Amino acid sequence: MAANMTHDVLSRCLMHGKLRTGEEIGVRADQLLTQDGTGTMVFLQLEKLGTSRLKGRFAICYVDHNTLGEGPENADDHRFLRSACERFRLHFSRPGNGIGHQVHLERFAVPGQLLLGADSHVTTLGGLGMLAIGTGGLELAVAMTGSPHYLICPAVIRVVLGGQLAPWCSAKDAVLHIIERLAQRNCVGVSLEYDGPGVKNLSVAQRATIANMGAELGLTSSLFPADERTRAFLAAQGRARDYRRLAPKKSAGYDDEIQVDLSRVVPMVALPPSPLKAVPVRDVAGLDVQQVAVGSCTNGGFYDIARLAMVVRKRKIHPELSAVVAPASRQVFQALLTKGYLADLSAAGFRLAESVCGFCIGHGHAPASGSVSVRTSNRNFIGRCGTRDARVYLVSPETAAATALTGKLTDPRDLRRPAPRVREPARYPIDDTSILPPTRKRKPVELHRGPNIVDPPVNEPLPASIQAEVVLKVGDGISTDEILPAGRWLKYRSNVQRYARHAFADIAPGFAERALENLEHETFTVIVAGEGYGQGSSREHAAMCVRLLGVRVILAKSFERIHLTNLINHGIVPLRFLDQRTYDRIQQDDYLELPWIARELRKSETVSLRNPDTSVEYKVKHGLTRRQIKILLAGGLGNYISRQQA
Ligand code: MIC
Ligand code: SF4
Repeated sequence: MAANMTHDVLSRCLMHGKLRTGEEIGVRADQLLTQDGTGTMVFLQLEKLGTSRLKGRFAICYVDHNTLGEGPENADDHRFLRSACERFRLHFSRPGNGIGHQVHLERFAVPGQLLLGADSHVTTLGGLGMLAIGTGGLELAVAMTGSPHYLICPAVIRVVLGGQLAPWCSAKDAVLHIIERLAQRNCVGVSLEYDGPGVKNLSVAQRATIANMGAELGLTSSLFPADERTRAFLAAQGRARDYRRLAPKKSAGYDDEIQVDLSRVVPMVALPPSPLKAVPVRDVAGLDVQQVAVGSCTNGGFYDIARLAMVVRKRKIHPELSAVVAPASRQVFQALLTKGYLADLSAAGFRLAESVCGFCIGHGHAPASGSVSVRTSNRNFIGRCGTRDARVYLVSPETAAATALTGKLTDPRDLRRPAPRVREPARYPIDDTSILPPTRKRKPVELHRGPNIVDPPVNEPLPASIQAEVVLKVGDGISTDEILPAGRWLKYRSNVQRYARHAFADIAPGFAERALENLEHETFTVIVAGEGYGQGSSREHAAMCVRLLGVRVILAKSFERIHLTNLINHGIVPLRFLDQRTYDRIQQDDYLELPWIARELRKSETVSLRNPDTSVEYKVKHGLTRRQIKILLAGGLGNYISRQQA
């Protein structure tokens, strides 16, 4: 059996290990990407790793998350990032130039190459045939030094697409349909590869939307072939030379296969509070809506916003509703401007927002308390929009348009009008002046630090035994948005010590204070969780801040991929329940002893726990690789690397 496309790309980049599903491999990526929200930590950690500059690979930092500029912190971060890009020799995409994934799709993604990015939605680039994998910041910094990037070689599911999307149905509906089908399956360690006659019926932008939300399933990657449509897209970007055909071999092997008939896809919505709760719009149509927000790296492209504009053209949005649109990049903004679409949207009553993440991460445009917001973005976890008790519904731009007109969640087919037809420009407006390449400075560049930019904490090695209190017990699907909210605290991304105060602020206020109190009494903190702990964002702060508060162990039924690695890299031991009974028996406020944790990690598959008050003993498993155990014993990846260097 021949390798599938995913394994083909990985095998070309392989530095360590054997390319076998489920085994740990080390790879060298062709391109590296970070953004401002994760990037300040990437560079602070890179500085510690002692690297002088990146050599021979394309690397870029986008400023797209931290852009509101309420106080000097955001602008200080931008100045710091620019100096870091100069020092380590990366490209720098200025604030307002666009959301990284969109700009990368337009200007830099290359079919058949491997990209590593400190953001979970780099998977978007799979729409152009680039294998793109999200990582934590420290891991990206390590990859920047030239060391291999380690990951578990994914199992690959072939998604055979047939048919064509019906009028009013879109790529967002298709991916929500796929999510609905796969939501019950554990997709950690799994990649999707798209194939079949339906692929040619999707544009690169539509493929990118589908690849984008693969991140919500926790997939390692989502990959489309690169074909004539890819070639046309690259030509329209003035990048025809970057085109390489990418197609699976006839005899390619897969771990599983599913069939998706695009013509049967209907308008879909993900209900709060999880993108995995996808249902047809008609199941919940008629719900009163107070806000509509269109944009983000999922649905902020030219096609998406042009379709929105055509639906609302010469009409007005519902008077009781507020609507905002944020084109995903400056290029999209200009293309829409030239064709008059932004004028249509403004005339209809839409607020025009910057080409940044903005509302998608609760950085501006937070909805009213207890209200309903209908958005085209990809995540709707509790508090992510900036309002704890708002309910966010995720839809396509077409459904958002129909909803904006009626004030109620509306299936766009019920507008009873012909669906708009949009043609992508044959040539996009290309202007790379907001992407600054590193200049050839001879002297070393100083990192420009503002007062809110603080060195990350240094961790101690894992003690031989641990005494801890269960300060928090949660259920399934806790996301990194719930662990460390972004929104109005996003500006503390460069200051782990300050940011840590907001750990679990939306779902367990007072967590940080209690954990710190424990530390004063030399007691660590344990968190107990259900399935899929740490889904969503790649932000390593969800590990770093929690570690700083004294969390040394997390017991969960299962962990999401990127967060699991972040925990390990920052010295928190992820342990898994062997059965439901143990999860049920361990309660919040219990004290737990792990008397032989360091020895057991080295020598055994299981770890012992004991409740000193009841004398009840439990066993849990770790499921970690030898390398991961060594990192944990050292107290984290930074310590592990310095030991190796010593
Ligand atoms: C997200 O969509 O959750 C984010 C914000 O882009 C994150 C990165 C971050 O938290 O900085 C992600 O997807 O990794
Ligand atoms: Fe930005 Fe939202 Fe995309 Fe994350 S998902 S990169 S916050 S637009």
